[in-house]
Order: sequence, then structure tokens, then C-alpha cells
Amino acid sequence: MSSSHAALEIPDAVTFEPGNGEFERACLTHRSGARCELYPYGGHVTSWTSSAGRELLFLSERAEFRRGKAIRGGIPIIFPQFSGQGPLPAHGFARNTIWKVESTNLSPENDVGITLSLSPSDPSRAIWPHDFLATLTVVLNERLTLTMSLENRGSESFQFQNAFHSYFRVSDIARTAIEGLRGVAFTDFLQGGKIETETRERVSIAEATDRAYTDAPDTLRIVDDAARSAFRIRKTGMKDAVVWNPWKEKCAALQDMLPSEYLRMLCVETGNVGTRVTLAPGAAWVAVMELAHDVGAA
Ligand code: TA6
Repeated sequence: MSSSHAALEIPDAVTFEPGNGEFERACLTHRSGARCELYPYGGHVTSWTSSAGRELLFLSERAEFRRGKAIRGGIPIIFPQFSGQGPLPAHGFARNTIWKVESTNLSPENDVGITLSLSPSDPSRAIWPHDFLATLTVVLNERLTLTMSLENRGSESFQFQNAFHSYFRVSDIARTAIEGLRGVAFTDFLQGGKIETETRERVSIAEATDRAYTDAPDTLRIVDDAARSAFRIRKTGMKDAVVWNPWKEKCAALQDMLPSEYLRMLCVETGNVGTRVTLAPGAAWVAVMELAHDVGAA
């Protein structure tokens, strides 16, 4: 199948190929050997491998690749809503919509990039009647950086929420911890929205966890003790961080996860999930998430 994006391919840097299901995917390769796969469906990064060939993101073995279903794993783009209330689907429509591939790029510094856009459709207008242009740029070098920008192209202000719903692959959830959240207030969705303050320097996961940390620090770490490695997450333009692991029972109830997969994944998401962001007519907004992975950094 010749790709409809063949003209955007860059030798040894960006290729397009048939992906899972009916979808096409882009493959980004950095000169270090690091790689990234992204589906225009959802603007969804599904794989990020290190220069040593290690897969760093979790993608469920039961992930479904079909229209209307979010891909279970990688980095779902959550927009224009995080919560599930109202007419919008849970986590919004961006992750279930095909984004338009606008451009690909190989910089003089050998950064490999791809830019996609999302604009209103009849189905989106029916549930979210605002005129907008969203842009997602993914850049691969020694790190993986996602930048989402948004323009209000309408005549009235609108409000939105957003998140990069990142699924990190971990060796063993029992030997994994998040650093940087001590002293941060969080909403515990599993305790009826109870608000508490994090007291731990290392937040470990030993049960179903679903918490939104408000005004979280712009740098967080996920330490994988078993692998003696760590992720570093840096965010700008986003106030909050969400920590989610379904744990045993909820994982077993998810059709698109193997019962044991909760042991090998951890979502640490960056976004604006508490308060909504207001964008005036003609205004623009941008959010950046930079991911780095260090071996021997535990
Ligand atoms: O970000 C945490 C969360 O909102 C959890 O409540 C859980 O629902 C998770 O996202 C996955 O949501 P999804 O709609 O992708 O199944």
C-alpha cells in the first residue's frame, strides 16, 4: 500500500507504513537509534524506543485499533475535556479522530519532527460548537517532546481541558515510584473526589490509583528501581499531573488490557484537568511535555 504521505517521508528519518487495524502510522528514527511510532488516528504516539532499542511506553497487547476506540497505551491526546461529564465522550474526541499530517522535518541538529493538525468536524461541532485549530508537534532526539498548540478561531471565548495521557512501561509496578509530588494537593477520584496532600517523597503504587495533583511541579521523575532507570517528565503550559494505575480488578475488567498488564504500566499524565483553560477569540495557547529516559539513574 503506497502511503498517502509518501511525499512527506524523509530518508532514514521519517517513513509511513500500514499500522495496526485500518490505520497508517508514521515511524520516526533518530540518528542515535531512538525510534517513535505515531498514528494520525488520535495524533497518538504508540511507541518510543531508546537508542538501545528498549520500548519505553506501554501499549497493551489487547489494544484495539479501530475508529471510535481509543488506543490503550502510548500517549493519548486528551482534548477538549478530561472528565466524562456532559455531551463530550470521556477524555474528549481528539484521541478518536484522525489528525491531518501537516509536515515532517529533519533539523540541522538531526531532530526528527512531525506536525499534525486537528480542526472542527461536523461530529465535533455537534458536541463542542467552537471554531479552533489544534496542532501537535512531536520531536524525537535523545528525548521525546510533544507540543500542543491551540488557536481560538471563533468569535467567542471557549474553555477546554487537555492532557498528554502518557502510559509508561515499567519493569515492576511494585518497584516503581514517582518523585516530585511531596506537598502537592491531589483529588482522589477513588475516594469520592476527596482532596488530600501528598506526604511522600517517593509515591509508590500498591493499589488502584487515580489521582489528579493540582499545580504539580513542572519536573517529575518516575524511578524504575528494578531496571535501575528513570523517566524525567518536564511540562510547560499545564498545571496538573494525573497518576493512574487500574490495579488488578479494574485491569481484569478492561477488554483492552491483559489482566496482568497493570504490573507493567504506570500513567503519569500532564495536563490541565482541574480548572478549565479559557481561550479568548483570536488567542493562542501552547503546552509542552518533554520526556527523557536515563539508564542507571535510579
Ligand atoms: O487519567 C485517569 C483516567 O481518567 C482514569 O479514570 C481511567 O478512566 C483512565 O483515565 C483511562 O481512561 P480511558 O477512557 O482511556 O479508559
